[in-house]
Order: sequence, then structure tokens, then C-alpha cells
Amino acid sequence: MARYDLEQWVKECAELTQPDSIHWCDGSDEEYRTLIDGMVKDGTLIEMNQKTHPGCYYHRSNPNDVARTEHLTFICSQNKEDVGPNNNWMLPDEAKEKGRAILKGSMRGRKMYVIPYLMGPIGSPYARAGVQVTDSPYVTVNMRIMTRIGTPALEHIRKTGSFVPGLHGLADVNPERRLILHFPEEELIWSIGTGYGGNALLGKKCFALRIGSAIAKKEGWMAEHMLIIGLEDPKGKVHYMAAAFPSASGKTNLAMMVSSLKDQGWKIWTVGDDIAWMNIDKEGQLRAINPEAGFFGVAPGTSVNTNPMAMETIKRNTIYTNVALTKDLQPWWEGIETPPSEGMLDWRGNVWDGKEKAAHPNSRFTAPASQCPMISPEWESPEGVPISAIIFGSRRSSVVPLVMQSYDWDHGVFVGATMGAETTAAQTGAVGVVRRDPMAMLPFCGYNMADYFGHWFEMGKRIKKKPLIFRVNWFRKSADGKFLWPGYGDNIRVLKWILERVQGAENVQDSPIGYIPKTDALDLSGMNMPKETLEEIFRYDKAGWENGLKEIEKFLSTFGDRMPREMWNQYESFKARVQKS
Ligand code: GTP
Ligand code: SPV
Ligand code: MN
Repeated sequence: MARYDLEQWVKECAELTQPDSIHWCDGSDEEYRTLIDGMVKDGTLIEMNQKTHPGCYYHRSNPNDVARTEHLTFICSQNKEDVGPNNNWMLPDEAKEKGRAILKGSMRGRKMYVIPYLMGPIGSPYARAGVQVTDSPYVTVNMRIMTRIGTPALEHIRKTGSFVPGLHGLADVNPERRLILHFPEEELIWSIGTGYGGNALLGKKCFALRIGSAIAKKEGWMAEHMLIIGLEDPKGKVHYMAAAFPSASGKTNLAMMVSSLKDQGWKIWTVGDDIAWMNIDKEGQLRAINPEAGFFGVAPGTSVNTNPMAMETIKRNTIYTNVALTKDLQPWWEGIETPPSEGMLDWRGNVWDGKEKAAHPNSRFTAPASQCPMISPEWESPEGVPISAIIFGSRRSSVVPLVMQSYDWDHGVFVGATMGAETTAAQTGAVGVVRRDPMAMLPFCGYNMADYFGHWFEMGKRIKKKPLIFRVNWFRKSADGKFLWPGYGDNIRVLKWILERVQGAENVQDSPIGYIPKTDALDLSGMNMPKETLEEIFRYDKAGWENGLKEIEKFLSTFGDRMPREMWNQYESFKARVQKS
């Protein structure tokens, strides 16, 4: 990793931005208190109902700043080819010049916070440090929940001599002057003109994924947009899996699922809900750590029925952003399954008129992972958890079946790389449009994705006990637009089948796209699923896949000669199978 002189770098940031004062964060409770009190005083935060929600605070972000902005996100490398067609590109010098013009003097009259933070469990050989400077106290308190800030991070930096620097300035929070800049060659981040989520909490998408993926490629490990779970079987043995779903497509929900088969002894343990760093250990086993320490989860759709464990997690010490606020200062959002209350304020702060959504579709909660009642005892294990299956999933209202297994690692890479996904409110732009979102990493891969695919193939050669790779889709709909699969807690049934495959059960049949469960192989006990619905969920849609072929070919072609030959080989076999079908 690159080496910076911490004091010198902070000094340079201050010279550019001209803050009135600088505060070095130690991560203490006292410091947190002071930050919160200051923000309650100046209106940045509203204290929520402390009887029902102790330690909870409410924040409205600027209405122009409510989701990640992919069109303002750049990878700044010397060569355009190195960032690939999957990223916006700028020359590093040009990016810095643009950034400097906005940041210059922008912290005058404000305080600059220096946040040393650690991504990964304390003492883990796989953990990495970052330092974010920011003029946003809201970002600072969110970083304190999402990462391990202060002393442990400084110690890590002292020991290893390295950290990823991230300069964050709100400036005037104007989309015209908003830039999220990544410099993979310097392992450096600049984020400007935004205070929201993945744009501004630099440990998350900027470091753990974009810069992280570039470092991982260099060093031979993987930084992925994946949840991590432990699946406990009726004998009490826990098997770990990692799953990549695009933004707002079900990771948090799967990670905290209350199993519909709990009476049989099937149970889930949460290790992480958004990001996995995976390394190959001395025995050749792939092991995953959760680099984060909190959840920045989608609020809408979360309820005691869909995700009771999340509801439990966010009862205290949580920051709510852009949800609706009831008169008695409790949070509310669409899908919470309690009736909206009289005189409630919507996410913009107006009295809700019932016409538009009360909570922004990308409104979120920030909560400590340690508060999750089903957090795995292994979640901070320094060596990580051994991964026996990798799952790719996305929203597809048609074509893609509930679950399928790839034939082998390379086929699994192809399945993940060519995954289509309907867009969500987690990024600005149209919702529900199908695009290719390889490994759910399209917005997060910090270099040319052709090289990223090459890296996946390479990892497959190096991992001795290869995880099996699966594709799932909870979102297939009937002709009248209803979800065919109930999802949530019932997804355990799919995970159970996946584990049986890992353990070598012969419960599959072949199909042109991969192995699917044999009839009756899925445990549907106690769920009253009509036979026709099940058939529809697994129906092979020849026309749909033929159409997919064209999309996939077009997508793979955008990478030109850089695309590894293995990918085209996989494509040719897939094409032959579909055409023969
Ligand atoms: P990011 O934090 O943006 O990376 O998203 P995520 O992948 O963690 O998404 P999350 O679990 O928060 O899911 C977002 C939306 O998907 C919510 O509106 C959920 O209600 C919905 N959802 C999650 N799981 C299921 C499911 O099994 N079935 C259906 N129909 N909807 C689901
Ligand atoms: C995502 O969009 O995938 C998130 C939320 O997890 S954000 O932190 O805004 O990236
Ligand atoms: Mn995410």
C-alpha cells in the first residue's frame, strides 16, 4: 500500500480548505456526545423520542443529495484503458485541478475533523486503515458507527505505516460542483460537494470497494459488494456464504433473515450486510471479513414482518436519514406496516399530504452492527470466516429462475459477470431499468472490469477448496405483476438447497443455463405454494434468454481485446446451449 505522512497530508488539506480549526477524532463517547449536541443545537440533527428510541437522531440531507451519483464519480488514472468502459475517467492532474477549485477555502468558518478509521476487525491481518478529513460532523458520527475510528486505527497506521487518505469537503453541496474522485495509483480519495451515504462515508464504497478492489487486484485478494452470513444446520454446524446483490436489492434483508425453517433447526447468523473482503489463507481456503462495523441500511420496506432483526437493531443509538418523522418524533416509512400518523413530516420536512412518498425511497438508518441480535459470534474474527458458497442475485421480474447453480468456478464467473439487474433508488437516475451489473460491482469496481474478471478467473485457480457459485432471483413476477416468491424468511429454503449442493447432494437437474433443483428438492414445507407457481418460478424462458444473449454479447464486447478469453469461451458454450434448447 501507498505510504503517506499523516501530519503532512492533514496540513496540506487544511492549507487548501482553510478550516478555522482542526479536531483529531479519538472515537470516545465524550467526543460523540459533543458532536451530537452541537448538531442538535444547530439543527443538523433532531433528537428523536428518547423513550421509544434512546440514543436515536434524525437528519434530513439536502434534497439534491439523497443517493450516490454515479455520473459524478470518477476513477482518475494515467491511462483511460485502465479504468475501462465501466467507469468515468479523468486524468489525475485534471481531476485535482477541478477539485481544488471547489475546495479552495471551502472550510472557512468551519471545523475540520480528522477521522482515522480501521476497516476490518482489530488485529486482523486483513484489516486496513484510512484517514478521512471532513467538514461534516454528520459524516463524522456516521463514520464512527460504520467503522472503527480513533485509537485502534492510529495504532494500525503506526504499525503498518500505511493508510488510505480521503479528503471530503461539503463545499456548497451543489450537484454542479460535486465530484467523487478516486486515484487508485495513489490510493487516494477526494469527495466534494456531497454529504450523503456512499458518496461521503469514504470507508464504504470509495475505500472498501473502489480503491479496495484496485489494491485487492494488485495483492491477490477480493473486495466485493457482498453480504456474509453463517447458515446453521439442524446439527448446529455453521456454514458461511457470501452473496452479491446490487444496491437496494436484498443484502441487508438476507443477512438478517429470520428463517422460516427455524423449527427444523435452520438459522442464519449475520457477519456483514454490504461488503466482503476475501483472502486465501495458508490452506488455500477463501476467508471473508466484514470491513465495516455498522449497517447503513435501506429503511423503506423494513418492518417487524419482513426484517424483525433489523427493526430490533435500529431501536437505539441509530441515525435516521431522510425517513418521515411523526409528531412524537418516531421514524416512519413506506412498508413499516404501522399506520401513518396525523401531522407527520415527510423527508423534506413538510407536513405529509399523502400524495408523495413520506420517506425518500433511499432513506436509510445507520446502526452499530453489534446491536444486531443475530450478529455472528465470528463477525469480528481476525482471520475471517471460511466461505463455502458464493451467491449472485438481482432484481429480475422475468426470465431468471429462483435459483440455479453454475457448473464450475469459471461458469460461475460468467454468470456473475453477465448478471442483468433492474436499477433502484440507491443511485440517482431511472428506477427499474435492466442493465448489466457484473457481480453487483458495476458502480464500485475501481479499475477496468475486464481485468477484474481476469482476477476472478485467476482467484479460481488459486483457491484450493473453491466455493460453489449460484444465481438467485427473489423478484420474478407473475403476468399480473405480483412477486411469485414470498422472499425474506422463506429464502432460507433456497439456502438450504445450496448447502445440500455444497455437501454433494444429487438434487439437481440440468437446464441450458445451469443446474436447477430437481422437482421436490426444494423444502417447501408449511408454505402452500401452488404447483403452477413453482413451475413458473423455474420456467425456462427461451425467448428471454435468447434476448439476453444479445445483451450479453454487446456488454462483453465493450471491453474489446482486454476481455479474458475464458469469458468468451463461457459465452460460446452458453450460446450453444441456449440455441440448442
Ligand atoms: P444496499 O444497502 O443499497 O447495498 O442494499 P441491500 O442489497 O442491502 O438491500 P436491502 O436488503 O436493504 O433491500 C432493499 C429492498 O429490497 C427493500 O425494499 C426490501 O423490502 C426489498 N427486499 C429485500 N429482500 C426481498 C425479498 O426477498 N423479496 C422481495 N420481494 N423484496 C425484498
Ligand atoms: C449502496 O448504494 O450500495 C449502499 C448505500 O450500500 S451507499 O452507502 O450510499 O453506497
Ligand atoms: Mn451497498
